[in-house]
Amino acid sequence: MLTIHGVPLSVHTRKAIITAILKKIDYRFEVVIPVIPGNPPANWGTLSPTGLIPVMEDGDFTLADSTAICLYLEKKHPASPVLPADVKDFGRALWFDAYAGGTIFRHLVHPLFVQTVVGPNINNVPTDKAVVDNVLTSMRPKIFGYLEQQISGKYLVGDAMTLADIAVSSNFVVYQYLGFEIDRGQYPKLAKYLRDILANAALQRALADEKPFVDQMGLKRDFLAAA
Ligand SMILES: N[C@@H](CCC(=O)N[C@@H](CS)C(=O)NCC(=O)O)C(=O)O
Repeated sequence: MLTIHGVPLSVHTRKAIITAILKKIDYRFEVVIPVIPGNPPANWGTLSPTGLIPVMEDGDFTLADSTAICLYLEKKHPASPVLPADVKDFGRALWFDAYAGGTIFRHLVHPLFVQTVVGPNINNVPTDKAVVDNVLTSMRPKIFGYLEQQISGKYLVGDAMTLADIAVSSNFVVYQYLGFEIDRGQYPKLAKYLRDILANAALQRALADEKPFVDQMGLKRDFLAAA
């Protein structure tokens, strides 16, 4: 059986999990918290050369990157595709996946997560409000404005859920877990798009599975009631 190592609320772990759920692949989930010394398994350095999550094990084959995992699962289990057949849509889905990891996560969600959870709750370092304010005033409008302009229907690309929606929405789940909001007046298309995507059955199942961990960390889940 496929094993996915990661943390239930991790943006990138969730991408692999939702892809497996959408494709009806049986998987086992192993919680590994890389930032807590002593938690990773003894062979963690081999499983994850970067030390990051997620990692997938399929028999003796391993991969340590969420996009690589999703593309591997797509090739191995072509039913319920997460990438479109049309060549331009295919390119656009990969673009949004890259934008989700390289921009939304790296410059918005990751700094907010570090400042509001990892610092104060794990490393005993208080939140630097100036960093949070700077991210919210400089990065957030660029990202939200870009997505607002890109959204024209239920999905980011084509007429079915793709890796683009999985990767982008996964970031917004964590953004909202942290208690940050999407201004519906300013970004109506983005707010509606995310509400609709969060109602997807595969996302609902992934989010239900991570609920105990999210509750334990005292994160917010009330935004899910609207989905
Ligand atoms: N490009 C990698 C990024 C993975 C990544 O940044 N994972 C984060 C969690 S979402 C992580 O492992 N953070 C723990 C750490 O920085 O120690 C992927 O897509 O899998």
